[in-house]
Amino acid sequence: WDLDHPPTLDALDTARDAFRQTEWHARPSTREDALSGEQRLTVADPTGGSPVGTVVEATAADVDAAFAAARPWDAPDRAAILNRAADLYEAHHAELFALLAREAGKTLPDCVAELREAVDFLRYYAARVPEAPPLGRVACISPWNFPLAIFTGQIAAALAAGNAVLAKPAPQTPLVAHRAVELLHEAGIPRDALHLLPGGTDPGVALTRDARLDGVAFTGSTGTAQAIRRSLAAANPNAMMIAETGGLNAMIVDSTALPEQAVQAIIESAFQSAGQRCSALRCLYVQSDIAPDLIAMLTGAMDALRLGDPWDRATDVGPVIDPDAQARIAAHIDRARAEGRVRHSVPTPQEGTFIAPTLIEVSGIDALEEEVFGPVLHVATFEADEIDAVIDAINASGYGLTFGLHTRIDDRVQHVTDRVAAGNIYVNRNQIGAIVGSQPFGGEGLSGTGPKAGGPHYVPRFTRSDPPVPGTPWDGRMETEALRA
Ligand code: UN1
Repeated sequence: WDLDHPPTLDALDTARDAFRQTEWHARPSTREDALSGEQRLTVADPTGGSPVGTVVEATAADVDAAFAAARPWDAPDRAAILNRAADLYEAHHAELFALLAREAGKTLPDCVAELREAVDFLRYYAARVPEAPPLGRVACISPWNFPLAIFTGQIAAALAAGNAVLAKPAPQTPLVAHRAVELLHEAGIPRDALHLLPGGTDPGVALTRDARLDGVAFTGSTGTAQAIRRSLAAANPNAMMIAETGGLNAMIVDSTALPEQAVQAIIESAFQSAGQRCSALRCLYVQSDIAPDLIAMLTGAMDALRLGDPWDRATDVGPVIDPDAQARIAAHIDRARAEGRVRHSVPTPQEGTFIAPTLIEVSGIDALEEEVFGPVLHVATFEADEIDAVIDAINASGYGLTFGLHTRIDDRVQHVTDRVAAGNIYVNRNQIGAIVGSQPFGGEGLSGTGPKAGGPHYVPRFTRSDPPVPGTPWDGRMETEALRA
């Protein structure tokens, strides 16, 4: 894209529309003929539309064959190849947007942001191709909520360092991953340096049990990260592991905050992408003297949110990923409703896996047992003299991904941000949408191991000359008690 003359959203909308009826029937593009799987996975459209397409699932035998064929690559023009892949992603934006909308239910602004992030990862890591030798064979296990950006970011970093990559996309979103891998190969990444292994738990388990594995980059739930850690400990205890996991992300709004700014930040942080971001706001703390007014503004803004078809430009909030997710989130809301704690909710389409943006009252973050990965916001109030107790409660959750603060007291900014343990802290703005390069993204404690994605320490971890340095903030986190469980 010519950034001096960026395409309008209307032009992008029209371009995306051309692929609306496309069905994708992919065979994994790497070692196509070697893939033995007979099992075809049908990819559902979360809005309830016709299936998006099908993909062959990789078996444990396919994982074994991919390990045998995997070859690290030391091409001197790795940076040029990754930059060429970025160009190809841009050139094929309309098809990638359509895949993101169909497989993941993403609205157009979310599609645009996601493609930009994927391209940014490719270019950022291309600019950091290291001298040091690669680890060898690296598994990249990625989530459905950023099926292009996170998928590409993990792979691009591992490839920039010269590793052979075995990539397993989430079972809900294999087709956008498949298209991305085709483009990466077209850009010049050798077939044996990048293998796509679509499927669910089976190929994932086969990957992390294999002693030939030298490293894993994983983004997903804390529980799965713990399972991978155990599996690696048995297979190859020296394997490198990066995990980016969940969060119970909080925001504090005190009585000096600008209400319009705070409400807009809350709406975006809690409900954009239907709340399906690990960075999303889960627990809002509002100072009690402004709570009635602020919550009235917030529920008004929730009523203005348009829920529905991600292909409709007026839509703000699309579906959640699948019926299982919908049932889990709905059960959480139902429990809160039975206890009389649902403060607000908005109308929902009947078809498709929609969840209405919902506000639930809680006493504090300690009332949340686990991350609810959807458009559900919990709200608590605090008194002026309780701010340190709120910080202690947030830190006691054990997670530490994003945190937001809205205040106009300078000393308070310093006081609070010095004390809250979170990887990404945002003041007087929303707390989602970290930008590659300028806002490296990653958490602490139960939220991940570091190093942060899109930051300078990420690619070096995929090389042999970057042993964890004791005492530095982003090293050896996987060895902490939190993720050892
Ligand atoms: C995730 O949701 O798994 O800052 C991580 C953000 C995104 C979050 C991605 N980079 O909102």
